[in-house]
Amino acid sequence: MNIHTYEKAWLIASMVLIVGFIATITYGAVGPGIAMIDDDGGSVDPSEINDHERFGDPGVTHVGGNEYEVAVVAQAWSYTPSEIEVPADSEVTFYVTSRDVTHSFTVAGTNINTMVVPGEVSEMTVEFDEPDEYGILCNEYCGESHHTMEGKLNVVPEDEFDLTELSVEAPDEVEAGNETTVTATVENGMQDDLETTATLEIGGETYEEDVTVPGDDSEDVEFAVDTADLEEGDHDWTVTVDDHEESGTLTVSNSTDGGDGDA
Ligand SMILES: [Cu+2]
Repeated sequence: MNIHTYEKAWLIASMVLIVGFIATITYGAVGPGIAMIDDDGGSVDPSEINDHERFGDPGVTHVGGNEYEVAVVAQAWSYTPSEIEVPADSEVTFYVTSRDVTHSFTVAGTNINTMVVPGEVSEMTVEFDEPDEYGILCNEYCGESHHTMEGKLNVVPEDEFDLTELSVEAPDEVEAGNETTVTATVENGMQDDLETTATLEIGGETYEEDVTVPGDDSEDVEFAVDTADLEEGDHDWTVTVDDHEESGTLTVSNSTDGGDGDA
């Protein structure tokens, strides 16, 4: 059979197109890491989320090196946590589950886009190279306020990121002539040791203590405050650890007025 040259050319061209289409669709389906939700990430009983090891206290955890884990709970109509902060140049694995109905966890401008099904844990690992800000939204219709369901993902420069938490316990009042203690608790959420300095400023006095907090642990720093250095009345205090600050007021009361603070 004799096929005309032009007809042959068109036949070949249409074959090339068909192969091209199939290749494009195949790449689109498997290339960018698209997968169905399965039980890879495990399952979790939605009624027991609050007691769950990972989802009871959702948020960012340091795994080691530049690896982090982020646990997120979706519910009508919000995400917990609603603001997520991770450092640039990191590898982040998200674990997302739902407390109630089916939602989605979609980070606009990235290929993070997963359905979030109650009972199932959606897991995905993403690398963030540069600092940036992304919006998180739900694109699975989940009820009347579906459109308000949103969150934020901030990728911050590495040197601005830390998982340190500071809390301070200090008395409201101390009698003149007595000593008192201000306790700063420094929590280190990273796996590496944290070497830092805790500073207490009160009544023009500055107390400094160096502290080393082991990875994934916390350490108490105690400042002994002597009222011999403080006049009667209210004294604002500030405890600082790196970029973290807590403040309050300590009243030094006259020991003869029963210590009710209105010296
Ligand atoms: Cu939703």
